Amino acid sequence: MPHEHSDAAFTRAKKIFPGGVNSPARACRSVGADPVFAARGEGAYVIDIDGNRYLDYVGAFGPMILGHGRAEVLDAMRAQLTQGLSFGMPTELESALGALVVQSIPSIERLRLVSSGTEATMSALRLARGATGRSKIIKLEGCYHGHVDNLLVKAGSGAMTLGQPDSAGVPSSTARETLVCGYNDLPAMEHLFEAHPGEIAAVILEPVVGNMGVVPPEAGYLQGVVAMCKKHGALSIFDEVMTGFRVGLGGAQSRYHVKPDITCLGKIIGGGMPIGAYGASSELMATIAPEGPVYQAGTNSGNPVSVAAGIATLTILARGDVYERLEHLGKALEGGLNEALAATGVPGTVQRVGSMITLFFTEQMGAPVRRLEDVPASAKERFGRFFRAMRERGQMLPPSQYEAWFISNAHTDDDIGSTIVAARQALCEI
Ligand code: KE4
Repeated sequence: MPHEHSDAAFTRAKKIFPGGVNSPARACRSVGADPVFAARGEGAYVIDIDGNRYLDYVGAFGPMILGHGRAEVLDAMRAQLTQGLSFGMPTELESALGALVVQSIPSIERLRLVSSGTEATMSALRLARGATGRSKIIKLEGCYHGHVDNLLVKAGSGAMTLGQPDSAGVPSSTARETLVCGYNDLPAMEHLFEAHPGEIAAVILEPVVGNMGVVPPEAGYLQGVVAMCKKHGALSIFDEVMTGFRVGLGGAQSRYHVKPDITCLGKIIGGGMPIGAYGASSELMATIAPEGPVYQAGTNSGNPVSVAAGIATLTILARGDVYERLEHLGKALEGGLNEALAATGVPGTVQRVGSMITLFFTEQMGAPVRRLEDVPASAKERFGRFFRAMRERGQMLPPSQYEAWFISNAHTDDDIGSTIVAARQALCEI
């Protein structure tokens, strides 16, 4: 595929932005490629500035569950544009979106809208610390919650020790407040609570991990985390920025019948526009200013155009047939990828929850990925070759082994079939 225009655009962008991008996830460094520049989206497809057309499994890393250019979403935004973009005053639109969230997400009685998932998780941490008077947080290796200082932390040597910064600029004094242990490992979490009695304000986790690639919770894990938090006087925070309205109308917490204390949302609830949210019981949310002592604010919080796009999106999702269709498409893709692995003899593991799916380049066929250490070091390079072979075949995957692929409601059975054919060829090639 020709990339001249993208290459020139990338050269120019690098003079303006670090890495030529406004988010490192788009830079394609981990897959040994240069990014292509998007020109426009059409349903399940994106077209780059060289005119190449790709079936899109990035979907803006989750928001585009209805595909690009869904008419009802654009119409809702157009209607709002003529009324005003932003006021610094409350609007009834915000209450309409908030009501849709409250009626869908079991743990949320009241919420606050913000402008990104990072703002949502950052605020949820402050809420938990304000409500409990404690300062330590437990996060899980491989979970990503946005670029919050407290959460850019990786496990110290041995997953039981105090966190170490995972980014320059995060002071060790901050990282020390974050404890890290492995996902799907309740005993490891229990150890942390026992080692720090009365100090831990909250556990934050992705109830289905999308940022390791797709890693589902093992049976009873989420219930175990919530119970452990209750036992130790800590709060459980489900980061459903990715899974909220993705793995079902009620998010992962409804799919797995478990209720956290606090839930973070983003991505889909903005329909492709900037948004985030965090919510909890009505009582817990009374801790938030101006009702309570935990301060949190934002110029663009509840932005009317973002909210209009979110309302249109959630209204369509609430009709229910979308999730059935996404499950059908996800099942077909999962089966086809497994057949391609078997037919080509390339070892790998496919893991899926609803319309979130990842092909892991494990070293034994079907070896389960339960936590970060289950992804072999060799996977990064092998996924990189697969990514490049697929992109050349018009299949746009998220540019990292550690991301989820997203199927949209605009994908068709034929689209899924084209991906399976391309995957088989790409696996042979690599
Ligand atoms: P944002 O601040 O990027 O809106 O949300 C942060 C965030 C929080 N929680 C979860 C579970 C998330 O997945 C994210 C952001 N996801 C990444 C991709 N896995 C966004 C892509 C990017 O950083 O450009």
